[in-house]
Amino acid sequence: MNQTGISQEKILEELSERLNKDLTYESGKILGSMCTTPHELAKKVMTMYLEKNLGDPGLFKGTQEIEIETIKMLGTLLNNPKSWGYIVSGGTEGNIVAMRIARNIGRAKGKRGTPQVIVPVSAHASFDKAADLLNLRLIRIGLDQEYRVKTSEVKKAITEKTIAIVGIAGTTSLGTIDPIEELSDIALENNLYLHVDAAFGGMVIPFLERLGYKLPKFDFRNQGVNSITIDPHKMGLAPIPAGGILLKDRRYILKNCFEIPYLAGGTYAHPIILGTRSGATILATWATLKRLGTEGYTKIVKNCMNITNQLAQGLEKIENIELAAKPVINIVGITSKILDICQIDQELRKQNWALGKFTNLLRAVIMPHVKPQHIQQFLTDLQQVTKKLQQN
Ligand code: 0PR
Repeated sequence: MNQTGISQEKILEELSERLNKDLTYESGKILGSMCTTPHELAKKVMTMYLEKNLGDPGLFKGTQEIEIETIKMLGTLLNNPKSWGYIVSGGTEGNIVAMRIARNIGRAKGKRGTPQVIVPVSAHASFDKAADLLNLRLIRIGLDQEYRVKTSEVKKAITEKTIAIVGIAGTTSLGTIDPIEELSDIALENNLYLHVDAAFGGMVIPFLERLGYKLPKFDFRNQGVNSITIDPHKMGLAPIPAGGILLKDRRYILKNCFEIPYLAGGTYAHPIILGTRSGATILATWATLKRLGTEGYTKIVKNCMNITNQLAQGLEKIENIELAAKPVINIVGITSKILDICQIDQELRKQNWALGKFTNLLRAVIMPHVKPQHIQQFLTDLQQVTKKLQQN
C-alpha cells in the first residue's frame, strides 16, 4: 500500500485507463456470458444503500422486509407465493445451500454412508463444489437426444444412499429444460428431495410461457419440487451479486440455521453460506422487479428470443457450421462436424468475440446487451473464420 494517499482524480484516471483491457457488454462482443449491464435503476439503488448488511438483519429491518418481498415476487413467478428463501451471492451459493438442506433432511431420515445426489451430466460446476464441501457423491446421468436428463436412468440410479435428485431448467451449455414433471413423480415415489437449478432459466421460462411457448412445467407447480435456484443477476438485470434460493417449505430453513446469539435479529440465523452480505443488491433487485414488472421482462425476453432466432437462422446458412440443438431459450450451441471448435474459438477471440467454449460446442447467450447488428457482424466474422480454416 502507498504511504501517502493519492488524489481521487488520479485514482479514477488510473482505473479508467487500466480497465480499458476489459471487454464491455455495450460492445456486443460478449456473446458467452449469462450476465449483463444491470438496469439503470438497479445501479442507482445499489450505490445509494451500500452499507446495508443483511448478515445482521435485526439492524436493518426495512431491508429485511424488502428481501422477504423480493422472495415473494420470485416465488409468485415460480407459482408458489408461500415459498421462503434468500437472495444469495449467486447460483453457486443457491445450489450449495439446497444441497446442504437436502443432505440434512437425508440424515434426519436416518440415511447412512456417503449421501448420493443424482444429477444430469449437464449440471453446473457448482454441484461439484457442493459435493466437495458437503461430502456428497454425485451420480451423473446421461442425456437424451434433446440434451435432457434420461429419466429412466435416474430411476435406475436410486439407492438407499440417495438423498436428492437435481433437474435443470436452462442448462449452462445449451439452455435445455429437463423433464421436471417426471423427476417430480420419481422424487415423490421414492420420498426424495428434488432441487431444480433454474439459475438462468428461472428469469426466462416464465416469460416465454406468457408469450405462448409450450415448455415443461419446471417450478413449484410440481408437488415434488422442494427448492429452486433462480438468479436475478442473470436475466433479471440485477447487479452482481444477486442469486436466489427458494424453498417450498419454511421449516427446511428454520431447521438449518446456526446459533449466533449476539446478532440483533434473534438467536438462530444464516441458513446460507455468507455471513455479512450485501443488502444493496437485494434492494436493487427489488427495485428492478418492481420497475419492469412481468410486462417489462416479457418484452425483454421476447426481444432476446427474436435475436436468438436471427442467430440460429444465420448459422444454418454458414457452410460447415451447425446448431448443436434447436434453441429452447436464449442460448445457442454452435458446432461443426468438420472444423475444430477450439480453432474457431481462437480465431474469433482474435477479433475479441467472447463465447463460452465447451468440449464440443461454442455457446452464445443472447443477453439484453446483444443487438441485431452485433449478430450480423458476428455471422460475417464467423463465416470468414470458417473459410480461412477450411483452406488450412
Ligand atoms: N446454475 C446454472 C445452470 C448456471 O449456468 C450457473 C452459472 C450457475 C448455476 C452458477 O451461478 P453463479 O455463477 O451465479 O454462481 N452459469 C454461468 C456459467 O458458468 C456463469 C457465468 C456468467 C459464466 C458469466 C461466465 C460469464 O461470463 O457459464
